[in-house]
Amino acid sequence: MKDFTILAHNYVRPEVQAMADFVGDSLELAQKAKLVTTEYLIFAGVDFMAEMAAIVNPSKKVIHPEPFSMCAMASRVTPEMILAARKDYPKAAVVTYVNSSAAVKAVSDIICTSANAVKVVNSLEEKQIIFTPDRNLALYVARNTDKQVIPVPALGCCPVHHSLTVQDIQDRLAEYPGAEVIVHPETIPEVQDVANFIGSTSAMARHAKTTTAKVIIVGTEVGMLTRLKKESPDKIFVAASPLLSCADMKMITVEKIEAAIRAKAPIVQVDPVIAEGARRALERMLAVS
Ligand code: CIZ
Ligand code: SF4
Repeated sequence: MKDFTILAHNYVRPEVQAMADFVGDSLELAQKAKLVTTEYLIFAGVDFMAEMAAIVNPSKKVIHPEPFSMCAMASRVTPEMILAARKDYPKAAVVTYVNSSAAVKAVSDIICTSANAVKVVNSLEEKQIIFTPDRNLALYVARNTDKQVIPVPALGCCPVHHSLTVQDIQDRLAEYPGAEVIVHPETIPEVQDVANFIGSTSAMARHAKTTTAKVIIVGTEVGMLTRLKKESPDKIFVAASPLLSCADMKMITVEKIEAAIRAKAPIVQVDPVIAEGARRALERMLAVS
């Protein structure tokens, strides 16, 4: 009997998505990870996601087939930066996007995803919010709340989503006149301004099933097109830019997964104290959702 379950993120290579037991965004994958019953869980995604799986299901061994697959946005923030921001804004709550290390989550008050960021921020008593690590998601939240949102670090971003320009969108619209534009809140505000729909990848997947648009320009990592095409085969999906490819996600290959299954390694280790702190902040989010 199979003693492993493969969970894959929406952004990994199509052939990796095809071999997975489940494909989803980081929240969907964390929820699935909790329910895994096999001894091993193979995580096809970047480091912080594998770490989250290990945190939510400590009874299982989580294998990350390529430990160098690290989220460039998550790597830019450290617990020290958050502790310094807390000194600068002693009355603020710290809301941390799920794209962050367990060590950063552990010094946060609450976690959020791109799907629930506004709801999480509005659920807090504090009027000031330190938001880490994505300034674009922070700005999106700021536009949808009365609270003061302070991005930490000031210039934190996902290099993939941040690279998308309004010109890219205009170029695609010139090729596909009348197409609908859907973008992730990790894109810059100017891009969000020209979109018909802004949402997380799971929200995009739901939206694509119900919209009347036939052609959809997709402003998120290109791996998402695999899932969208599979779930909504009647629609045409166009990448907003060919540059929207996350090199770290693409480091996860079929060969590395097969080698990791044979070796039953490398297993993700999280310091128990950090894991406990991160779990507390995560559970606070789940109580809000
Ligand atoms: O940009 C990412 O890595 C996203 C959107 C991850 C996720 O699934 O939340
Ligand atoms: Fe990180 Fe951006 Fe890659 Fe997502 S797409 S894993 S946020 S670098």
